[in-house]
Amino acid sequence: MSSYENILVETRGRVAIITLNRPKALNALNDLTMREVVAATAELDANPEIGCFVLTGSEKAFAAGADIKEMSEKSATQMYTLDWFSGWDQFTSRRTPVIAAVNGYALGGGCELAMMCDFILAGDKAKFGQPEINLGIIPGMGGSQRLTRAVGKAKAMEMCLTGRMIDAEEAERSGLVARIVPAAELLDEAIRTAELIASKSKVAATMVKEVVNAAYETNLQQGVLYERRVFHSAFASEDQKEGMAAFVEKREPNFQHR
Ligand code: CO8
Repeated sequence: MSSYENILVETRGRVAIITLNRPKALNALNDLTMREVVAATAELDANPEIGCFVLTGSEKAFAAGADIKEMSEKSATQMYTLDWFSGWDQFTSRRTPVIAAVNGYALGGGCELAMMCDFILAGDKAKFGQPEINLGIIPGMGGSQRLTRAVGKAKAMEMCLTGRMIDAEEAERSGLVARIVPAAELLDEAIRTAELIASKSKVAATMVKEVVNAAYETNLQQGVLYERRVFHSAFASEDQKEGMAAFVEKREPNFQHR
């Protein structure tokens, strides 16, 4: 695994832990951090021995947004020609499941990055917000779209218009996070959850990710049909044979992830 400046990457068995590590800037997401997360996850995604990622930050901040200092002097033309931050699209196309383990602030691009993951586990002191309006801008890494799908129009509109932060309780109540865990236990719990996911068939886990994500992009009829077709194709995998044989034989399955 390559070495990086703004992130730490560790593998534990079938789980990869990617930690945003710019403590002096509360993990603000600059261009280099994006490129490092994109590169590290590309390498890990291609590794069949890895079954789940955990993306996390520090106790104080998952990420306090895109790097305001780096962006502040950019012109619209520079943003456009560089297609600023479009690299994050590559992160969202990873096929390995990704859990965001969020302690502390997940603001602006930080909240948007957490929402790009497959689900969020929140520490009980986590805070989520889209405060871009305070800077005279708007969310630009998908926040207006993913937040609206996650929490509905009323709360997304209120959060983006006022910049109000919500705490972990409100985030769970609104459907933004899957579960709240005491802050000190968050990373261990995220890793345990990732180990559980990684112990399943990676073929089936990849399919789950694909069909649940399709629910965002298709109508119900097309989505149900798509799910059925992918379900049918699951029967082409060795893991389907093994999983069902193990059930019938009353033993634990031994998935080979193919
Ligand atoms: N960018 C750059 N530096 C940051 C950021 C940031 N987003 N957030 C914090 N920092 C830096 C601070 O400048 C400070 O540095 P220094 O010590 O050199 O002054 C250091 O981190 C510590 O921060 P604070 O002293 O402010 O810490 P506090 O505990 O007092 O406050 C807060 C914590 C409330 C999180 C506060 O830092 C804050 O409000 N941060 C900014 C939050 C914000 O506005 N985020 C949205 C940014 S815009 C964005 O994300 C747009 C995404 C879309 C981009 C799409 C491009 C196409």
